[in-house]
Amino acid sequence: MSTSPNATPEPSFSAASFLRPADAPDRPTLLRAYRLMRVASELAHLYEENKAVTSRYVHATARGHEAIQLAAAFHLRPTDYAAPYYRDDALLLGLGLTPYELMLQLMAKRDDPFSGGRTYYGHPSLRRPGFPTIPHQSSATGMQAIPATGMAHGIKYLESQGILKNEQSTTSNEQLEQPRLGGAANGIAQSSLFTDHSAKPVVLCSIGDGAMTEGEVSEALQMAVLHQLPIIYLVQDNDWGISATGREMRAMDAYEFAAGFKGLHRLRVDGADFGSSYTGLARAFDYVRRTRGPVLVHAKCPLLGHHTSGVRREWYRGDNLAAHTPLDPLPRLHQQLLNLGIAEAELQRFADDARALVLADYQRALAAPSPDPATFADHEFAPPAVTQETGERAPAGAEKVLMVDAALHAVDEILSEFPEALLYGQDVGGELGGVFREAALLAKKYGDARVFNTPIQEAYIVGSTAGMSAVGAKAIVEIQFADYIWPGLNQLVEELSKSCYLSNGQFPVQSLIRVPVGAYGGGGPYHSGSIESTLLTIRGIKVVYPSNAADMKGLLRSAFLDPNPVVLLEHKGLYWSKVPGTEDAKTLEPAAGYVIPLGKAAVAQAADPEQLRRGATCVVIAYGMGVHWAKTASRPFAGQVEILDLRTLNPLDFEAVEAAVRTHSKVLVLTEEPLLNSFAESLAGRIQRTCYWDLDAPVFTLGAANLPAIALNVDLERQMLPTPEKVAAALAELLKF
Ligand SMILES: Cc1ncc(C[n+]2csc(CCOP(=O)(O)OP(=O)(O)O)c2C)c(N)n1
Repeated sequence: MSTSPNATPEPSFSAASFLRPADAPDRPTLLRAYRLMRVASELAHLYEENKAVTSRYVHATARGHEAIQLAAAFHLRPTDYAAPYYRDDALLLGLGLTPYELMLQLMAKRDDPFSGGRTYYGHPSLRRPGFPTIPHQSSATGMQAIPATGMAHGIKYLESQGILKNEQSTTSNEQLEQPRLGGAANGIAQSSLFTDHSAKPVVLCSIGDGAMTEGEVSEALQMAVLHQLPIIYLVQDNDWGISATGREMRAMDAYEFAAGFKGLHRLRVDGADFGSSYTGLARAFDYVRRTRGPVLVHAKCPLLGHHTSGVRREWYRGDNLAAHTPLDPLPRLHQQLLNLGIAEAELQRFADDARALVLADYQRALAAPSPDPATFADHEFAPPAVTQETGERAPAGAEKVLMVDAALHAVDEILSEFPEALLYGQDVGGELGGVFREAALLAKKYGDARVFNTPIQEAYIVGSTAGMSAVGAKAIVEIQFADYIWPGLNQLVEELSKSCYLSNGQFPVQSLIRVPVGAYGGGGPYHSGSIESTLLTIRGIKVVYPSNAADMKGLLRSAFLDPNPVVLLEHKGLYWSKVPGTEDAKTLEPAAGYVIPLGKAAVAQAADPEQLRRGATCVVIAYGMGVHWAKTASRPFAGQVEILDLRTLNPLDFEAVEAAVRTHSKVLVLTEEPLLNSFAESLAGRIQRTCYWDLDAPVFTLGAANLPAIALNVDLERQMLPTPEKVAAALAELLKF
């Protein structure tokens, strides 16, 4: 085994851990690296020379990091998954993407293969034969660790069930790259590393030393060691954040930090030396492919470029740039190749070819078309799987079912039907099956690999589903109480919600997030909150809110089948129909396979046609518990009150809302949330605008008092929430108009 003098041996890597020795790069691999390093450096050079044009949109380059990035790319196979960091353009070149393709993204052009001009340079999303899969990831530093770990988690799960697809592909990106780079790779031979076809897929998560200090990274590492997941965390440590130095940001480097995660193998490499990087990563990939456990590779790199085109090095680097310059990986590799007997003239040819390629690609990219502005709204969502209500809602002989059990049965049927489905969250596994017993006995029935408890990590619970989805696992996850979704909200916003849109439709995230919500008599603060208005400000997710058992069953299944992220709000006060006035939440149980399309409201209570003819009716627009408050409240107004149950809040069935408002001309929008700046207020404003000429009264709204929490004492709780009595008072006033 040959090692670079710059590589520090990793103590936890014993020789016995490896069945075969790691490879050092052979001569063709060194030449290939040199050629691509030249291309990467020419790219950065060209961006600087033409910064008036190329900095129209912000970008960062790999300058200084090329050796470690190319080494990583050379070990990735088409069956692998990668989460590159935002300055990983050399890694993308190493995978076989062309400068032209990268520049299409730089200039936000229509044919940018990653996002169609929607997101920044160096933010790839790629599903292409012969390449590793690269799901969308956000620009939020460190947040990629959770979705990437979710990918490894999904792979491990699918492997455990024997249903992982494409495990045995034999085509390497290296084989496919040569024609793509127009013969520049002439004479480059196959690396022996690509001949082991029985190897399993690996996830590469690339990250910076600054990003490693984000809290969510710890959640990812915890899960990676707990479940021994097949992932490499590649930390490119240049000792800078933007302008903050390592000394200001951390008390230990990422390698030292990782020592606290038992079972995380660690490796230091000299990230500026291609040989050290290549050899180290060979060992890391080999370890993960064989053991299916995680590795952290700490690669020290110089930072030679700017932080980004927008934050220029001359503003903050001072003498530091001079200290980093001698570590430049390009002259280093150049010298190593000379030492190997490669002629200067040959190396110069590589440099000339790289320059010519980059210049030609730049001209082509400049001339490439821009996106059609008319396409700006494409790919908010992937098309839904369910567009019609199908199956039997009330089959002959059906028994009544509680809402909590309707959800349980729906999940049970999904798990039995879809081997790629799995369920996890806090306390949903094992004996308990959820703090509401909403997943009771599922772990027993389907095993701990499919139904399991997570640590108390809401960010992981939510964000991992993006990774699961990318590898073809279908996660149903639970947040224990709506009040605790906030640590998971970052992942929902940054990673899940934007993925479909920013990847130009390539990576919708299939994710079903169950969230028990609402007050039900003394649950107190932190266990009674409503969150829909916050969720509804997030575009790119769907929000479903059933009010009864039959809807729960039909909507839950549709939400699972939907290729987009869906948050399912489940009111705890309706789970058991124990709260007075919620008896109707218990319904006949629909048959297995029953589905209700998301975005379709339903009339929960019709008005009497005779009252309607006399103009004596109104409509209550409600959802969740509001439907039941409205039913109780409307008793004194026999036949005068229609109740429209929205069932899905996004997409909203505004057609049904408008139709109901036009029919009755008087409307109350009812919510359990504090009213101020709520979804209900927004909906009322929309109705006012579109139905103005049909209204016989101002649009009424009723919600909770504008307070930060639900108080524990039941009398205080009743005082702040809507009640049937308060709804009845509003109806009486409305009907008087
Ligand atoms: C969550 C988040 N906070 C802040 C930023 C702004 N930001 C962009 S890059 C960066 C520094 C990242 O440092 P590091 O991870 O060390 O990567 P490097 O730039 O050194 O390669 C920051 C703070 C961001 N993108 N995301």
